[in-house]
Amino acid sequence: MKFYLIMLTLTSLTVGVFAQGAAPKTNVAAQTPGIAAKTNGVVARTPGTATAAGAQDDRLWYRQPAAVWTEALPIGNGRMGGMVYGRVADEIVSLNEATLWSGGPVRGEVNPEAKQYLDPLRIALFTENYEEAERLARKMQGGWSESYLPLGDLHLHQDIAKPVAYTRELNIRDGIARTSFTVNGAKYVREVFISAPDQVMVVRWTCSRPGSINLMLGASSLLRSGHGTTDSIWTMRGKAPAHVDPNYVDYTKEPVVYDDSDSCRGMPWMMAMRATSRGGVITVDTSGIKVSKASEVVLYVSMQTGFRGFDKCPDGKMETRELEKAMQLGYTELLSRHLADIHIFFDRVTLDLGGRSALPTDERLAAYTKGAVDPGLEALYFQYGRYLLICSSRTPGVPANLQGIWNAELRAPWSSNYTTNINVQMNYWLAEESNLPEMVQPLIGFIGELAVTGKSAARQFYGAKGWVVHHNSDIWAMATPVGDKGRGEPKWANWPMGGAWLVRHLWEHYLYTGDRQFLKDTALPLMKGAAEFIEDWLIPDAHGRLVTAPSMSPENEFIYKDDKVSDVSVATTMDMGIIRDLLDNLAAADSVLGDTSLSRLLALRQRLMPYQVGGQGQLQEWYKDYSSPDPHHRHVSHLYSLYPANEISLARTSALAAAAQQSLVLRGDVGTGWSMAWKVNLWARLLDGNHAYRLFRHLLRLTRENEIKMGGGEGGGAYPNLFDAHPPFQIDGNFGGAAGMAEMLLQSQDGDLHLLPALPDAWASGSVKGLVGRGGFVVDMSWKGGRLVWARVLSRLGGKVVIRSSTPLIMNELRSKKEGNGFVLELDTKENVTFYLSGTS
Ligand code: FUC
Repeated sequence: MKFYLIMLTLTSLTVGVFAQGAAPKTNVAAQTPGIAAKTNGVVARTPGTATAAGAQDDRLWYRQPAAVWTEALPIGNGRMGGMVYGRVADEIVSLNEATLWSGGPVRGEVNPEAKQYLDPLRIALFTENYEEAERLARKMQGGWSESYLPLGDLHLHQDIAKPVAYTRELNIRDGIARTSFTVNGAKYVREVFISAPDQVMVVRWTCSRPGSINLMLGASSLLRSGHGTTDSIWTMRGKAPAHVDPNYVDYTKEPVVYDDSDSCRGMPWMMAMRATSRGGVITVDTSGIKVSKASEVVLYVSMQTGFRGFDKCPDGKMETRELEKAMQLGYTELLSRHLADIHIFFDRVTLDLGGRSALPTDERLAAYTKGAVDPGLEALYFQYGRYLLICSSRTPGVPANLQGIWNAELRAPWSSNYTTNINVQMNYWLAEESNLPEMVQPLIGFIGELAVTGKSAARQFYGAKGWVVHHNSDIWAMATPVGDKGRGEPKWANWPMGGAWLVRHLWEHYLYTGDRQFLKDTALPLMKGAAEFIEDWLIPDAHGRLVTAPSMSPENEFIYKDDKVSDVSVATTMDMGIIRDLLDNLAAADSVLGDTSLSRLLALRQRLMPYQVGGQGQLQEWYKDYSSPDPHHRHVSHLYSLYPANEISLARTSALAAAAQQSLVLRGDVGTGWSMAWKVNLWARLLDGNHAYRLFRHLLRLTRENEIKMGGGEGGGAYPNLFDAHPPFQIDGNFGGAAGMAEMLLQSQDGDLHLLPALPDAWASGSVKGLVGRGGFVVDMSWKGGRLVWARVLSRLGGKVVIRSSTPLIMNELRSKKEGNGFVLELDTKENVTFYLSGTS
């Protein structure tokens, strides 16, 4: 039930593309959108390709090895991940496996007393006794989530002297990390990739001088583990902790617990490797694999865990079959299968903003931080976002976590778990519009799991129907509030809107793919369940308007009488925005499917408390016009309805859009990585490309490992490996920043296809191929001097479309009409047919 074949009528290559770990194996059709399967009379003429071959820069490269993890280069196949340091004599590849988490399936009864506090809490809130409300909210908390764990480090020792001509690189189109150097005239090359079709990591050493490769290969782990050998295969096996506390919990004696009291917590895991060589001798014992005097060496590495699904005891069997199968294929075959697989996804989109650079990536980033113009680096950042999603989101039911799949710490920042008050959603903002719908499938599966655990959480904590998700979750689909019964701050721990927000991704998936079966069988039941919780959660205020209570504006606080500060109140703007969006999407789903059972839920819509504009002209964040002790707070939760939702729009609700803009101005630009990425998208929605771009440049400020390990407010940027710096590393900023770039080039949330809606002056000329708009329109276009030159649009699903542009358009004899500040052209498109438009003067 987790995966659905997306039925598009494009010419399609059908391959098995998903990671096949312990979870069920499923094949998903991979399409090649962007390539028109056929054309008809609608096509006026065929332009050249959007980008000249080679115009795009697909390489991160460096003149020195990584000194720290945030300089190492990420590779992955959605399930297995590696961080390649590119060292010469003592190479390290940090290893990850997406399903390696602490703990086991969620426990039924977390806090049976919780719901008795709901009524007193509401009384306290409506009488504005916020101190009492805060005290009671803490009584409604549960335990901490589990943690995403590092598997270990691969140690690849090579007997070698000081090198010259050193470089290392990551080719993001090919998904290959390559290190090369010369020693005494012999050229050594080491390549690493992780194959999705064959589920294996491959490391290959070559040398221009025969018999010159001498290696000692082993691995270590921060987790308890042991080493062994069978038939030339070297293994490292362990059992994950039964529980790991978040890194911000500092009051427990034993934050990492191995004791497995109910025998279902703490999964087994294994890493296995075997080497082959051309020439030379290979010996294997428990200390590792030794290779002497070889001319070429290939190391095959597999990783597995006992994870069998969110609700099952993680005691799956682990075997070396996949490793052996991969070895039979051999290096050349594995490489070509790997390349064919990653190219299907990566090549759907190209972006050329001009500008090449001869500098290595870290020096380029440093120059950019000082103000250099480098649109090539910006385009690379965009494609890197897509690359990271391809590498980290292909495991059924296991979406990209706070660090994607890359984590080297036993107690990673925020447990490297799922935070649902912005972070995990931001991970997927890029997916549909950058032509990677398959990568949304793990999130869709996960939402289905949350609906199961969230149903018992709703019943247990609130006596409510439907399903609820609070601000943290994990691989076990935990849905209850965190906080260890009183130690969490309600502004994050008690927030119950995660489910209602997450289901908008299901609706969006339908909008992009037009998959009615998916809408009927998967999206609608989950959206309905989320709305049923909301129906029980809403209560009337003194004016008879439906509101939420308790209600938080993640993770902000407000000042009320006598300069007191609180975080729990009534009907925050974000709550009301999420609910309105959910009901609007349900209504739209209803109009597609005609589901009469929705009428009661849909009727809630007109009784909801409306938005309010505050004293400074801003979109008010709270029920009353309170101010915040932190006016530049990183969360811009009250702007949810401008982005990611679209109830507030310049075109349809201009007064609210103006208020939202004022809120954004008052919040300021600076923030954490993801905060700035969100603001890029918000400014793009306000059609202010230059402001969006200013924020985007902040996202690419060079940040070093030791700059603020864990912070609240400021200082976001990018590490030398282009990982987003919150700081510390969080992958959401990479995905959100890349999504913001797409949002500057194409928007479709208002029912039309807006070409170059927020093009910044800095990107005056360029071209893009393969961006997707809602309704299934695949857009290639080219522009010059800020004006559209041509656009080629493939309609995957057919139907009417209004093309909007600031440049007048012409298609055959049809000319666009002036409307507002731009021009529109209405077309009736046919399924799977491409049409071509020219910009005119
Ligand atoms: C939310 C944010 C923090 C951080 C964490 C993972 O709690 O407020 O800044 O991103 O998630």
